[in-house]
Amino acid sequence: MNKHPEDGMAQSQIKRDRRLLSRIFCVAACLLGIVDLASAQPGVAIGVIPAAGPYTEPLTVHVGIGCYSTDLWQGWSFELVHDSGATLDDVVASEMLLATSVDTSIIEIQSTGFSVEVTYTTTVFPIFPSEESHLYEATYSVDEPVDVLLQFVEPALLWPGGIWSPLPPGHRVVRFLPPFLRGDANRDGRLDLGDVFRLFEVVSTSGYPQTDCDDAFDFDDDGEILLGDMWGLLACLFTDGADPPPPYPACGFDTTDPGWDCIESVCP
Ligand SMILES: [Ca+2]
Ligand SMILES: [Ca+2]
Ligand SMILES: [Ca+2]
Repeated sequence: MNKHPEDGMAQSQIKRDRRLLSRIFCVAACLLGIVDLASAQPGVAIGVIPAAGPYTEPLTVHVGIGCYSTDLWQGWSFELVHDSGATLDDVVASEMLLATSVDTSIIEIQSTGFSVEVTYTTTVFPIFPSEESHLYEATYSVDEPVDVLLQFVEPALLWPGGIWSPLPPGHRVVRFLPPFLRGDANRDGRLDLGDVFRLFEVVSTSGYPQTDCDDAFDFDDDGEILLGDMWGLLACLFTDGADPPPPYPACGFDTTDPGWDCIESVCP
């Protein structure tokens, strides 16, 4: 029996709407830097939202799919492996994934990572990696401050009709940060005039430190590195100016947002 013309028009409109939504989501994800466009051929990429945190605590990363394709898909598979310096503590499928019509969901946890294969009974929209929207939460821990490389091995996408096609491999670095001392701009383990000079040098030239421990420069912990940080340090050292927020006077971690990365530190 032939379909009613209006049914066809309605379905076409739904398809157009879904493709428009997909395109909007894709552009938003790209703008947010979730998807690396240069490596995202043929238009879809599996990704991890970049993460950083104190090395003394487990760190959870969000795994999802990003795209700038107008097509939709019906499943995916990949293996996410990590450096030997890290331990994979746990992998949890998101409620968003569990709430949909999943045919197969295999999570095999190995010493080097985990692998999944998922197919849907119905076509689904992209699920971008973010704190609110993702497929899996993977939690890692380490014994020392290191960068951990996460790599997607043989990622593939299942298209309508049962056709699997390979995706770009992709990788992300998860950064486990060392403790630092706020205000110790020259990284010698104490606050003195040398830090004032170092702060002035950085603020008066580039205005952005780009050092191995940018967080130490943000004396007032306001998320910016400006002359005010230098004046604050001067006042703290030589007048009755206020001490900086933690971590001070002992080494520790930044507990407030926004924060800068501290990659290298003299703190134990
Ligand atoms: Ca110092
Ligand atoms: Ca500041
Ligand atoms: Ca901060």
